Amino acid sequence: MKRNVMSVFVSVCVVFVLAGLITMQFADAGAVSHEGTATVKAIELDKNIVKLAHGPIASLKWPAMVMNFKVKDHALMQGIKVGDSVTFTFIQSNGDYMVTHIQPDK
Ligand SMILES: [Cu+2]
Repeated sequence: MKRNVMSVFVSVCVVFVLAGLITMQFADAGAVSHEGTATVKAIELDKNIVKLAHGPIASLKWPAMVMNFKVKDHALMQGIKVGDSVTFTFIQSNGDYMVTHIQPDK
């Protein structure tokens, strides 16, 4: 009998751990990428910012707008200049929107 109680307890623990892992996976999936096209309006790498006039972002139901994005890595901006038409990918990170990929349209 005692053994049964113990095995139930262990099973419950396993379920909780699994639920925790699954929740963490969803939290990770929360850092989902969004893709859009834009025109580069300003690049301020000293502030780690790129200002983009982006088109609608369907995955966020965003209309077209001009806004600032953080830049994940300054190296991303190599070869990108103001006025360029770009395709870019971004994530939401601590309340900021951060560009993770950006490339000029050919
Ligand atoms: Cu926007």
